[in-house]
Amino acid sequence: MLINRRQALQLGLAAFTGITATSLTKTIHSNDNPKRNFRVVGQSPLRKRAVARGFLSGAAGNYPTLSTDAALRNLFAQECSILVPENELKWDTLRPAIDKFDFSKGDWLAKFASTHRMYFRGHTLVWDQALPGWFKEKVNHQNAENILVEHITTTVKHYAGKVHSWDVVNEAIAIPYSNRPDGLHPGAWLELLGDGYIDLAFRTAAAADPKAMLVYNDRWLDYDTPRDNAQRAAVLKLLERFKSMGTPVQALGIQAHLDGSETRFNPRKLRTFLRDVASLGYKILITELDVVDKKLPVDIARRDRLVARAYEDYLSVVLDEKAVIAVLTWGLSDRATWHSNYNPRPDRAPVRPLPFDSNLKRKLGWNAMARAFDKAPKR
Ligand code: 9MR
Repeated sequence: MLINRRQALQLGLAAFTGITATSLTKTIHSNDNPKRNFRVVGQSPLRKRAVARGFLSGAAGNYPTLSTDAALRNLFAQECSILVPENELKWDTLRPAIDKFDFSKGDWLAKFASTHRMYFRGHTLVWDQALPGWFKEKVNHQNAENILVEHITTTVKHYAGKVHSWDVVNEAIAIPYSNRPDGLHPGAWLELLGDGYIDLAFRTAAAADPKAMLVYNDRWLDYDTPRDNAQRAAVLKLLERFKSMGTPVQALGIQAHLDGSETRFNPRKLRTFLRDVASLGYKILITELDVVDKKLPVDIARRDRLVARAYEDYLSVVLDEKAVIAVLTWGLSDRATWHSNYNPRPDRAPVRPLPFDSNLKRKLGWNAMARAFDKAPKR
């Protein structure tokens, strides 16, 4: 990456400037820089900027908001070249009963995507959360494998030819909750099927749609914290294991739920991780980007600046890696974001984690994304 020290400092990329870890922490702590420049050239939407650099830009959208909100729909059409259903392809939505599939909301979103020339992502076939109420009672050691294979086959075939990529397995590694050397999350699938469930899921998905890109998606890969460092190491090992076992996985999905108040951001470590993943032959997608503002000052100008800083610092490092082929935020506007329920602010002020505000106006975070996109090396 050809940047000089001053540019690196503006980006917060202290690792490129020879600044030590301790001073990095201090720098970023006191780093609400009111003078930081988030200027953007031109008005074109993220979708166009990304395409110009050879990657896709998009967001998660959900049926309740998109089906009822025309202005939000227009914004998605303008800004996104790829759409992912936030919840509609999860087990608890798709499978009202063990013997019943309901694709209606997913189909609505797939049609919305194709009408506006957006690629469509699938999320997610295997996850320990978002399981239906009947799951615990009806799924056991005897029938688990059949039910998993049936679920993946039916769902992936239903969308075959319409899907850019599938998050086949989501959040299989959870360092804080695991007492295994491989860091696997002690959830339902591991308990029912042992660690072979991951390989089985990918092989089943590949057989059902040989053309879709199959993605392993995970979280906590972003910061220089003991948890994230261990998570990156465990994910890398898993990706190596896929290679040695011939498991059909083509890409890593990095969720990137960032924290605007986290100071332990280490561009060098993140960059190295991305290079290591790419060297194994994987593509990379940023699948769920947003910035939690829970602990940031309530003042909107300061808050938005700190959120924007997180977006630009992160994306500048990530997009330097040419294996990164897509960036999706988890939602597009503060009008509809999971953080309102999951990470409310203690002062009850509305949260502002996304690039558009609740009136669908561009925020500094949008500028930050546009700047990082424009600077990205062309794929
Ligand atoms: O944003 C999603 C929220 O609306 C759902 O209630 C929740 C449970 O299904 O999932 C949220 O999305 C998660 C995603 O599927 C996987 N990574 C973490 C996301 C935020 O929790």
